[in-house]
Amino acid sequence: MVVLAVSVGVLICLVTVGGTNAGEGRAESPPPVLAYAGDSAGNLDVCVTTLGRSNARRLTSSPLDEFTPSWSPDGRRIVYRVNPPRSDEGDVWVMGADGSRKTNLTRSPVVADWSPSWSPDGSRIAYFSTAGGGGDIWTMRADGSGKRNVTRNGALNEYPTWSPDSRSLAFNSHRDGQFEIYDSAADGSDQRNLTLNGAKDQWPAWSPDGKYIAFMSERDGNEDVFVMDAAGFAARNLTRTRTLYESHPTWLPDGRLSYTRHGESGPIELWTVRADGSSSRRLRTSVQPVFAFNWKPSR
Ligand SMILES: [Ca+2]
Ligand SMILES: [Ca+2]
Ligand SMILES: [Ca+2]
Repeated sequence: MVVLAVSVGVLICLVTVGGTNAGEGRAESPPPVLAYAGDSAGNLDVCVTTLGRSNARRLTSSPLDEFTPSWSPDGRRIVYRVNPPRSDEGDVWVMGADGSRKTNLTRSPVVADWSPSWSPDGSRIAYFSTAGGGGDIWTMRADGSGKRNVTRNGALNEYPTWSPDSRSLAFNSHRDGQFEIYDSAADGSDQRNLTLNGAKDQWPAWSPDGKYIAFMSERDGNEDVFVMDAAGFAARNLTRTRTLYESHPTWLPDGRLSYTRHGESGPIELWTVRADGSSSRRLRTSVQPVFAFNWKPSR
C-alpha cells in the first residue's frame, strides 16, 4: 500500500494562532483566509484563520487525522481528508466552513481516498482513490454521487488540482517510475507528462489566471518551489535553497504564490513569492501548516 508522507520534518502542536502585525495582509481587502492542518494533541485537525488576526479556529477535534482542506468556491464549505492513525485508508469528508454538518463523502473503509480538491465552478470534487484497484484520480459531485475514475492508470496518480476554468486537472503521477506532474482534461482524456525529468515533481497548483502551474521539485537537490507555464515549458526554481525544504505551493487569490518552508527541525514557516520569483518573504504569522493548505477563494 501507498505510504503516506506526512513527514514534514516537524509536527508542532498548534491550537491557537498568535497575533501578527498584519504584514502581508495589510493591502488585502478583506484579508486572506487560510484553511490548514495543525497538529494538536498528537493528531491533525483542520483549522481556519484570517491572515493578520488572532482568530484561528479548530474545526475538527477527533483523534483521527484531518488534513488537506480545500474550500468550496463560495467559501461556505470545506472538503478534507480523514485518516485513521497510522493508516492510509482514509475517506474524503465535507463540512461547513464553521465545522458544522460533517459528512463522509466516500464511505469506503478499506479504500484510500484522499487529497480532495473542489473545482472552481463548484460542480465536482477531484480526489485520489484506490477504489479502482490502483491509485487514480477520481471525481465526484459535491454530494458524493457520480464517482468516476478519470485517470484509469493505477500507478499512483495523486494530489489533483483544477485549472481555473474547471476544464483541466493537474496531478502528480508515478507511472514513469518516479513522480512527474501530469495534466489532463477533466474527464481524464489527453493525459500529458509536463515535467519529464528523473527527480521527484509533486504538488501542482494552477495559478488563478490559468497561465502557470506551480509545483515542488527535487531536481535541484532538495525540495524547492518551481513555476512553469501551463503547457509545461519554462520551469524555473523560485526558492533555490539546499538545506531548506520548500513545498506545497498554493496561490493566494491576489496572484502571489505561498508555500511552506522548514529545515531539518524547527518551525514550518509560511512564505510568499511572486510568480516571477521576486518579493520572496515570510508571512508574519505563527500558523504552521502541516502538509497542504488552501486559501479561501475571493468572490
Ligand atoms: Ca484530529
Ligand atoms: Ca520527475
Ligand atoms: Ca530547498
